[in-house]
Amino acid sequence: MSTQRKIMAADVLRHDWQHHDIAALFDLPFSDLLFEAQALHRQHFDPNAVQVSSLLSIKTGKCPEDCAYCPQSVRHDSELEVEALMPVADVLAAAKTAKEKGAMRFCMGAAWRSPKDKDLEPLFEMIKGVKAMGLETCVTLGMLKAHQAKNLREAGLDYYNHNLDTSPEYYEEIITTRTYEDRLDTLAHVRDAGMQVCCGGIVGMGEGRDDRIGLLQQLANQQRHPESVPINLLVRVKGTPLQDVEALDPIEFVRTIAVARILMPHSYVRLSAGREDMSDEMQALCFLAGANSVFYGEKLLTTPNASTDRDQALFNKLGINTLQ
Ligand code: SAM
Ligand code: DTB
Ligand code: SF4
Repeated sequence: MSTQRKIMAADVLRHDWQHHDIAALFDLPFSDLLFEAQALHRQHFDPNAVQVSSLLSIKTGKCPEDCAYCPQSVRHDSELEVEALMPVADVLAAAKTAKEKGAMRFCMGAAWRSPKDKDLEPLFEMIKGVKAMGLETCVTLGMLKAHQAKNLREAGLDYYNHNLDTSPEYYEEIITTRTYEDRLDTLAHVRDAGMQVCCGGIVGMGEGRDDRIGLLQQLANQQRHPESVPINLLVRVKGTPLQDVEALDPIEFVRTIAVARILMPHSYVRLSAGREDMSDEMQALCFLAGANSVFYGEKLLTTPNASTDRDQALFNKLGINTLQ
């Protein structure tokens, strides 16, 4: 099948992508890949509109999992300031500030392997309070059981973020304390509960292109594509096992965004962690490649994000409007 035909097929939302199909997209000349991604992007989205989500770490550090990239793992010595679950009022105050600064969605993250039922009670209050401000709600709390996903949905939760992180093959190099299957199970509970799925991964962890292909293949072959697909560029945090991993070539990163756009043409593809170190030109290429969402605000969960002043200046220069 010609590349053009494959892309047309993607437009009817394929869920049967083969590794070699995706490899062929990655192999396209850069300009051809960007053109195809941008053309498809324009069929489904306003090319000058970007969705913005703000993040807050509501429970920081001391996580029992061993994710090699994460400063919040208890197994890494990352000089992190540990913080117990924040009081509901403080979370709502942060959400109010995020709303005033122009965020559309507020995403609350907790460094848990999986929450206990009683951990979720204050979360229900947070979700209700954030929603009452007119913000969309998202949380990322680790693995969920089916009834927990239903309870979160009943509290009004719009999105649950749970990433696959990398390919099934590279996964064991990165995390040993929970399986790929565990992650897929949580995603199924989130879907069954009727919530929207935010699911993506991290690149720049020393994986090969085959792993980037494998990650995107897993995402795009879900029964329904995740509505939101965060593509994180690893933030190399001192004290984590990945602190010295070789940086990913920026052009390869842009290719990854473009391929994600082509495979999941109706999804918001988020240019996620790692923007602080990206030039304006690299971010502009990512938007051209079909990224249409960012994390907005001075901080991600525990590491700095691009400043809001810099983002506003960049959006102005590029003629980008943020969605409200
Ligand atoms: N503990 C929960 C979990 O793992 O599902 C929720 C919080 S966890 C920090 C959310 C996501 O942040 C991870 O799945 C990972 O994709 C991303 N992340 C964590 N550390 C990162 C880093 N140093 N660079 C890029 N992304 C990172
Ligand atoms: C996602 O995919 N990236 C965000 C959000 N979902 C929760 C988290 C990025 C974390 C980067 C490292 C940190 O700040 O701790
Ligand atoms: Fe814990 Fe989530 Fe960090 Fe893994 S990514 S160590 S589960 S907080």
